[in-house]
Amino acid sequence: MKERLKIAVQKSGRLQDGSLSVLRECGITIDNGGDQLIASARDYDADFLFLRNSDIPQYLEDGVADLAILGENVVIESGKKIEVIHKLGFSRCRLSMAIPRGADYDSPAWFNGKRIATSYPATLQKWLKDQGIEAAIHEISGSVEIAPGIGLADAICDLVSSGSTLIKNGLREVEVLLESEACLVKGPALTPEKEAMTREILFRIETVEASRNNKYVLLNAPDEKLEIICSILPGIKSPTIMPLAMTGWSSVHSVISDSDFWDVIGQLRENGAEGILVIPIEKMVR
Ligand code: PRT
Repeated sequence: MKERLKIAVQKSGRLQDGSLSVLRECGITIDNGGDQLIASARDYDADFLFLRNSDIPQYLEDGVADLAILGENVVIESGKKIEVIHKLGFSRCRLSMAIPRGADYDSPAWFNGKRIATSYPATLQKWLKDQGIEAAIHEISGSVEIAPGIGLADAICDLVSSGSTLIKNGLREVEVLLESEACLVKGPALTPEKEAMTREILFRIETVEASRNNKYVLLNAPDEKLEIICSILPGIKSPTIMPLAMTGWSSVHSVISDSDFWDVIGQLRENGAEGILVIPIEKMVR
């Protein structure tokens, strides 16, 4: 009998929508969101476990779940034997030190002898040790940013994305301990069959990302400009060139990456390309 992959996803919170949407784009779907604790995928040999983010590393290490989508910050803080196998590019944030806005700050030595509130004691402890700083860590599970205002701590170590929570609470960010984003994570002891299923999911994720990050381009060019235009548009292997009905002109088809899209379009126009069409790619298998 075929094994079923167990994929842990956050039960509710910032990561849930993004996680379900990545899996959906890879053809792994469930009928309803995280209303249940466990749900079977409709079109893949997998079950979804809906769990609290902070519990997932333990379930992965124990083999209750095989794969999960988690913030890198949680993976690092957990210290569990679990492996980040792919960064997914959403839920980006950073774990930072923040202090009252009016305090003078010149270096991490400022934190010597201070009380620091955080939900990330292990990551903070390591950073303090690396910096040679002695400070008292107050572990709290939520609303860390209010700790200095109510006299519980002198500073905080917390996640920041837009920075508006810090501003609202009269704090300013002074050090970044780590940058984080959602990741695909696997447990330490997958069977060969589950390793193969994991490789298949990774392949699907990379295919979806490649299509999202690239565009299909069609243009017309005078034949004498084809060499230069092909050098601007290398494509996956090389561009396709087809003659137009009008003599002396050809149609060139290729793929360009989103990151240098405007630069490439500018160069194409300067070199005589006309009638440039840019089309989104549904799926791209390299
Ligand atoms: O309850 P559970 O165990 O499932 O987890 P949780 O309470 O940690 O979940 P959740 O949904 O709050 O966060 C899930 C993951 O989202 C985190 O582990 C991060 O990887 C990621 N993430 C991305 C964030 C943020 N951005 C974020 N801004 N997690 C929390 N925040 C909080 C931060 O703690 C602070 O209170 O948002 C506030 C700051 O936001 P800005 O935009 O004002 O800077």
